[in-house]
Amino acid sequence: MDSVSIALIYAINKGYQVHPDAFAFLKSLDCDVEKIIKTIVDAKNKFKKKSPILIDDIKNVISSDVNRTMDDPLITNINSKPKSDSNLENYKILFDPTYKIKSENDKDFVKLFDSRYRKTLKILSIRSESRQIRKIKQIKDLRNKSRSSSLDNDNERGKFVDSVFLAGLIMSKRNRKNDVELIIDDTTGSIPVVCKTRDLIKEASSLVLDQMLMLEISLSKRNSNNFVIKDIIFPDIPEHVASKSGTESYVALISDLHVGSKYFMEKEFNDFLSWLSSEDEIVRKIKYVCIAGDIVDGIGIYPNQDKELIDMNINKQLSYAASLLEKIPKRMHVFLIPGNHDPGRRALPQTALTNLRDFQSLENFSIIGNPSVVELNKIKLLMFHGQSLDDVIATVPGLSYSKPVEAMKILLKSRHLSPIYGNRTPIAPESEDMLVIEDVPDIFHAGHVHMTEVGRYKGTLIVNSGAWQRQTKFQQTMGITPTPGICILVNLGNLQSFKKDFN
Ligand code: D5M
Ligand code: FE
Ligand code: ZN
Repeated sequence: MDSVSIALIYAINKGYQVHPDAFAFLKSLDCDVEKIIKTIVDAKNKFKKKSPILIDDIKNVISSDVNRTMDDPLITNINSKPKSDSNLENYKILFDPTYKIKSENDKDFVKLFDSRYRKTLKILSIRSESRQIRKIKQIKDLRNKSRSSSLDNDNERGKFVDSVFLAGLIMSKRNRKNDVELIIDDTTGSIPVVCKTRDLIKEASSLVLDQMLMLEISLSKRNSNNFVIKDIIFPDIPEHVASKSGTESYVALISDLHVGSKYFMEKEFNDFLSWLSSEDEIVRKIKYVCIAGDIVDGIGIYPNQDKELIDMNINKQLSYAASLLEKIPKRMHVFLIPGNHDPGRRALPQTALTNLRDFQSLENFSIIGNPSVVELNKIKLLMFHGQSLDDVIATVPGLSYSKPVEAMKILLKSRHLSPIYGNRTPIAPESEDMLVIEDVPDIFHAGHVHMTEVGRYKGTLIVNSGAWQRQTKFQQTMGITPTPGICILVNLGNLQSFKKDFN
């Protein structure tokens, strides 16, 4: 018996059907299909799901295998696979956390922050200064040595190194009368450092807690126990040019439907759906739709939510959402991630909405986790619901809900989707930090703040796709005026974008 048949029998014995397309796909792969099927079955068992195994389940397992490289035969096979769906060869799911999430009973955050440190250090390592990074313990030893030796003489020291680099996470930030003090932590200890010049103090204002950064500190200038910062180096994304796909095809970006809420703009959303089925010149070029979370309004998400719900049953909310979404033409491929209102755990990263996976009519959907990275016609698109934007906007002076792009830039600069730990955005103690922005995205798509805005940063197109929910009472009291009922379209050929308003 061949390994695909063995895998099929394994799945059936465990109570899982394999969709015929998925079966054909498995046969086209040249790899350990038994292992893939076992991983899927284990995950489905964990989430108590009895839905059939689909092509996307297989792709998710393949793309989440960290040990794989791009030259791996598995990946090549996906691309070379002949398939009737013309979109299939043009998209890939590069990252989906769904099958990597395991922290259910864990409370230990040490591994998570260690992973954040290591992954970001790797990002920083492309900078030449990174070769001069010293561990905090080494720096402290150097200081202690210099205190007790003649090296403390500044002239003497000039012959030696004048400054040193360190890299670590910001444990605290304190604005004082004339300076800003940061406490930086690496795997060997923590150290207080200060920003004294006006430029550095300004730069420090956009730093958020728990983000990782590299600092150049002076060894000659020192006040009391604090080292003085000479330069702040963000992990940041490099200036880059997206690879052009050539063909003019579009992706439609939306988020925050909030189906089930009495503020859900059903008429406008149906107008959007009808437009997608029209013969409009642009519509004919739309190949993909990305939906960045808050599909339903959920239940018990905020106090007194019941008074603002039409539907008090989460399954009804979901099936109603699915009945709307299935109107998206089958020739378009849809990527859908969850948000903080959707069922499942609240902490990041979030697994794919398993309940929606059960809707067989959504066969043109990739229902994936939050955050996920997909590649559409060679364009890398990072999808994130955007929960952490609340924390960034609340922490960084000068930011506001009406300009989410500025907050999204801070996430790109810190190369992390939710750097601040312990505020409003819960983060799960995974042993791997899946919120580090490892791949430089060509498009960064988020929602959550219910405000549409588009911007650009170092070659990345930043999109916040607003909402399909009218202003809620709560937002009114918070002074948040959303801009709902708008879809953002992006031409994947040149990354030009425009808004389509359904109001
Ligand atoms: O979030 C929609 C918007 O409303 C988002 O900008 C945050 C804001 N919001 C929602 N809940 C709160 C609370 N509790 N405090 C402050 N601001 C909030 P959504 O995820 O759609 O509810
Ligand atoms: Fe929302
Ligand atoms: Zn939200």
